[in-house]
Amino acid sequence: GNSAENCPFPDTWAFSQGCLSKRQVLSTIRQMQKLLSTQEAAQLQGMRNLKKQLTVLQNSVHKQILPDPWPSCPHLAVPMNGRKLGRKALVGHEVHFLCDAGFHLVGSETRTCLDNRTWSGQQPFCKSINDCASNPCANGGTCVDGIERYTCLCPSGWSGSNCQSPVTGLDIPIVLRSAITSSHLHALVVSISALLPDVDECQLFQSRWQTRICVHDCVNLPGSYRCICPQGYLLNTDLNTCNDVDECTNSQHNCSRGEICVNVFGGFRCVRPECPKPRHNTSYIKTSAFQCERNPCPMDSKACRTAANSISFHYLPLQSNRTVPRVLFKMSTTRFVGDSLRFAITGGRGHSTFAVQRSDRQTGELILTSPVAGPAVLEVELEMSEFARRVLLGKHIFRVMTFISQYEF
Ligand SMILES: [Ca+2]
Ligand SMILES: [Ca+2]
Repeated sequence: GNSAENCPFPDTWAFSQGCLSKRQVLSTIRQMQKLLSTQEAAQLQGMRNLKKQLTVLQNSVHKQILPDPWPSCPHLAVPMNGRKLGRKALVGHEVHFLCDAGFHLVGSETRTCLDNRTWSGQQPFCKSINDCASNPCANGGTCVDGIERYTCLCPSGWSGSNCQSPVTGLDIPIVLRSAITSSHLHALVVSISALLPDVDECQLFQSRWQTRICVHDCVNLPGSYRCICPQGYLLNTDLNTCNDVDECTNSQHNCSRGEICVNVFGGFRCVRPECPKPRHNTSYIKTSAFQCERNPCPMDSKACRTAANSISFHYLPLQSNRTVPRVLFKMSTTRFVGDSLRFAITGGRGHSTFAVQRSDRQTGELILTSPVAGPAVLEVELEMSEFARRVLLGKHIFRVMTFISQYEF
């Protein structure tokens, strides 16, 4: 209320404090303005301070580490060629590892997230299983390990997943064996070999009986091969088979005087056929190198009548394991005067492998009945008896000695 009527003086304003002059009013206004400015400045400063404090508070709130409600371990990688079971990496959880087929796990199968937020155990990896561990490649093949498989690198001449088969394209001897002679065989194998880098023909063909290129043994040569024969044999001109050396005819034997050289397969034997000693009025005389005849003796003596009229010696060379039955020897007489002949085995070592049979009226045969593996010597004594009206006219003894060689050739 600035009503002038309430104040008795001109140029005066009534206030709650009373009537004030114009000068006093102006002075009061200036003081109030000053006060407001001061308050405004103070408030502004206060606001700025408050803003600053809010910023500091805000920053401190941002920076403050709050306690982790879900403590966990670092991420674990999945192993190559394997799998990881379990996705959670929280403290107390487990993760399991597996490998794909063909691999095995090296390291920890299970890892646990520990309280210190690290994993237990070691990081596993999957290692390929060695498929070559069983040495599956035959014939010198090289094994290359793969995943759940292996590959054999075969040496020349072998094929198949395990190098178990000879190369079929070269398997010619078995196909042609029946159609070609052994001298052709050598030429054929050498000409096949000439088309290829050196082939070990011996390994390729000799190892199996059906495709053998050498009757005895084989030596590989660059671009070729050579058959070799054991001692006592010479390589035949067919370059495949072995021929026995006849030591007796070319004087390569060392038989002493009085001995007879008998050629056998792979060697020779020195024999000394001897007539029986005189006994009970009977005696023998040598009529040839292999034959003894009984001297005349009194026929009223039983010893004389039962003694053989002749004893002959026979030496037979034979290879090992010959097929049976096999006729080894035939006996007959040129001076047959009776009406029947009887043949029998009367002794000798190993005579169970022999049998005797009549082949015609005047001839008997000694037969080998089971195969014999050499080296061996078999002896058998045969008797041929001549009868007339069932009366014994005479006996002839055949002593047969069979020399069986070590080899089948
Ligand atoms: Ca060769
Ligand atoms: Ca010989």
